[in-house]
Amino acid sequence: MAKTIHILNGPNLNLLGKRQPEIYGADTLADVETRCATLGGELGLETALFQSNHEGEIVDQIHQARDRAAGIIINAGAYTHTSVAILDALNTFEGSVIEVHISNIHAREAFRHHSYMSARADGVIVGCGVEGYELALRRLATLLA
Ligand code: CA2
Repeated sequence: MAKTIHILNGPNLNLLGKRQPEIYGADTLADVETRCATLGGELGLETALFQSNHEGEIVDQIHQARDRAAGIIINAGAYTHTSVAILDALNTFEGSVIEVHISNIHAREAFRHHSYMSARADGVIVGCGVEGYELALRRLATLLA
């Protein structure tokens, strides 16, 4: 049976492709979902993409991943820089975790330079646009092989 990867997205990422294309590009979250599903098929991985603007819902989705997923790709949006709750939830997940940021958070404002997620992540991909999600999927395929 194919291993499942949960792709978790935080606040405002529902607006991907609809605002600020100079920072986040022209692809929508639905495009990301399609691209990951296609690549996942090639890699023998099933993908399920979620997005929420609410911190507790992201925590709930990580708890669900504990039973259902072999790996997590997480772009927690602005919660990346603030959320001990999401870090604590990730620390309860026993599979592999890759953190993704579409923009290069290190080339932006100082408050974006620190990530609570990185303390748990097995890998971090930043500044590669939405292609970062596909790079993360490839890395998970390697880690889970
Ligand atoms: O670069 C990333 O992927 C971020 O996680 C995106 C977050 C930001 O707070 C992080 O510092 C870096 C913001 C997501 C907002 O997404 C939008 C997408 C399109 C239009 C408006 C917002």
